[in-house]
Amino acid sequence: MRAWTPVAVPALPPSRDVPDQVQVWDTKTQTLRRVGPRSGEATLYVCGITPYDATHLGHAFTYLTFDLLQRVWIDTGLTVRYAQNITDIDDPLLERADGTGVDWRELAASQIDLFREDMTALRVLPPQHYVAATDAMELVESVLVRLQKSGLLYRVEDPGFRDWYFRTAHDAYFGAVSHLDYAEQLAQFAAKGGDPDREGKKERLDALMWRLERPGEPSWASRFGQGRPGWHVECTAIAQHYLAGTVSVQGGGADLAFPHHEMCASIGRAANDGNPFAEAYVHVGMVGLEGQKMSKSLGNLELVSRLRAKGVAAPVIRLALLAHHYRHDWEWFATDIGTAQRRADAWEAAFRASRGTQAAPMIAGLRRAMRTDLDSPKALTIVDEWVSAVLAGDGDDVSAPAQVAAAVDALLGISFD
Ligand code: 5CA
Ligand code: ZN
Repeated sequence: MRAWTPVAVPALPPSRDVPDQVQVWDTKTQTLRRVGPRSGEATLYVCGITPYDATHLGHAFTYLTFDLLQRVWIDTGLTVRYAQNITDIDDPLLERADGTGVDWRELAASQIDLFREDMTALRVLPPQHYVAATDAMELVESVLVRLQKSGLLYRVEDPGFRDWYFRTAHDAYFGAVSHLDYAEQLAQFAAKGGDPDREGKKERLDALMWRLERPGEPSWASRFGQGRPGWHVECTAIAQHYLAGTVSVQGGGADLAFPHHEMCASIGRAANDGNPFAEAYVHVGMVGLEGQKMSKSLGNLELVSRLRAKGVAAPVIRLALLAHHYRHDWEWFATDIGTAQRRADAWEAAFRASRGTQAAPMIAGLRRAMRTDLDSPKALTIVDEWVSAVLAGDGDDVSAPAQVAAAVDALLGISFD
């Protein structure tokens, strides 16, 4: 699938006394740790949208976070190979299509278009591999074949549909990503599309891998029967095919730690000779709206496209998101736009100023903030202080605007051009 238009990331002059690696919080080890190799290529897999209600600010915050990770990786000299999926066949999408009387393919296509436009406007770096589940059936099948050979795939003994399941009980590492006790695992599994009470399963947490065709449902041919994939195997198969081997980071919103990323870890290890699926798991805090969880059922979503249609400039939306650290849950308030607009106006004015002589300390400060757990709020404060000094006319001993603008573009993805 075509992704969206990339933007250039300016190369910056070297800094002294900054960490030469990127550290982020890894859910699996519960530590702040280096992610990516010391040199060469980092690989990133980020869980993509189920194409409806795109692009709400929660989606945007998640993809912006991994845009920042790429930018800091690139700034440390790494190259990045990035894959993202589109869950364009799954129960929630079919339910939404049915509920609104739209063909599921049309719903997906229009929402993917909208998502691409929003990502382009926000200057989010695109994946090299943007892969729809409906284009990954062979990849899924090949993972299923490998699992079957290891005895980890079974059919439920259900008189109705004998769907295929993955045996979680055989994985001694199961639970190592999300650190939940069994009762909490069951609760989250049930709440997020799982079927703990299905008859015929060997273990309540076992994951649906291939669902046989029901009347009226879309389906694909496979040696496991005419059907469609379960959610978790879709991401595992796409990541392992396009990124080969253990990925440096699997990312997504914090809602995905369990069961989705736990299942990807378990299925991925089983399908890859016992090697870990990902070195680190990075999770983004949940964005709510004015005191409530942003949820499709409550209908309280704020969309990037709606803000843009109201005339809010994309860098302003980006700045409003950057004001929050990725690890925290936060609430969106309509007033956030005013705050971000004032910041954008001040920054733009400072970038146009013809003063300032040097940039080294400023760039080093931004690098330090971003390489230490992607601390975008701190980076904004550093720029704000420089902006205040420039606009107050505190002498010429401030960083040169052109150099600061380049650093802000490279590391924060903000450009007013
Ligand atoms: N298709 C699956 C992932 S394979 C999915 O979760 N789709 S989604 O459309 O529901 O979400 C897309 C991405 O945005 C996921 O990474 C998800 O974790 C993240 N996300 C969804 N809602 C929020 C929110 N309110 N705040 C932050 N991130 C969110
Ligand atoms: Zn996923």
